[in-house]
Amino acid sequence: MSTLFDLTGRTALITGSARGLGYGFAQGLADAGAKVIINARNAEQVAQAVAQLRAQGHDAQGLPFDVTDEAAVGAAFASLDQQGIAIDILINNAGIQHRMPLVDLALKDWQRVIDTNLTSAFIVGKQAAKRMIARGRGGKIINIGSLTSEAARATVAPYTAAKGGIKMLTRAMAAEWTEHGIQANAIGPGYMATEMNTALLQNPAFDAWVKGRTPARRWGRPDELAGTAVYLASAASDYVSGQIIYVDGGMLAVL
Ligand code: GCO
Repeated sequence: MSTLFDLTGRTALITGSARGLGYGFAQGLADAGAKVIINARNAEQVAQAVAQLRAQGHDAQGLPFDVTDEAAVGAAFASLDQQGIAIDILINNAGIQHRMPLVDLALKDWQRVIDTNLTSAFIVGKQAAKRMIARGRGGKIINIGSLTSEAARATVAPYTAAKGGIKMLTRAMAAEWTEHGIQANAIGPGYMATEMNTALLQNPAFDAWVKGRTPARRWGRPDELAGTAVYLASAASDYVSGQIIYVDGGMLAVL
């Protein structure tokens, strides 16, 4: 069998991976052979996700920290250093949503969404890449974009600004880090059935809009992003950098 997509011997840190898309990424990379490091703010939820993965025989470990807190991120990476754990693959997945018309949006909510969805990728990416460069064995950075990296939707302006930023931050990372053997790419998921989208899933008009607007005629499942994540985390993508791959059931391709 080809080893192109094999992640055996690689260690992956996935932010925001106690549930939702992040957990799906952790599951997918672990299934491909990687050791996975689970992160979220809530230590109990992290421990639960780690236990679920270990119960399947996977090598998983928890690392709770707040991705928006530079000191906490620094301390988390220092603890990995102390344990002799080097990150080969980073998925900057942590994200939140806050739906509000722009004219009613409070600055603190704008800031919180930008910090969690965009600035976090800089903070965590910087720590990971510094170490990858020093180690000299390359690495893989995968940022999580969105359909809103390309197109806007009313009521989600800060998310849209952040995800547009993720697309360009990915290119900025590629510009500086590809010469060190680090490929930086992004995945842009379509409308996925996750907890973050509960309000949308439960709204019959929105549900009908998603199904009508998506050529696949359905919402995506978190496990349907795993193949793209494994590809971008593996040797199969060693000459691919600065790209954003949409996994959206065809939505962006059509009017
Ligand atoms: C929204 C959703 C978004 C979408 C995403 C699709 O409110 O529009 O919460 O997160 O799921 O933009 O890529």
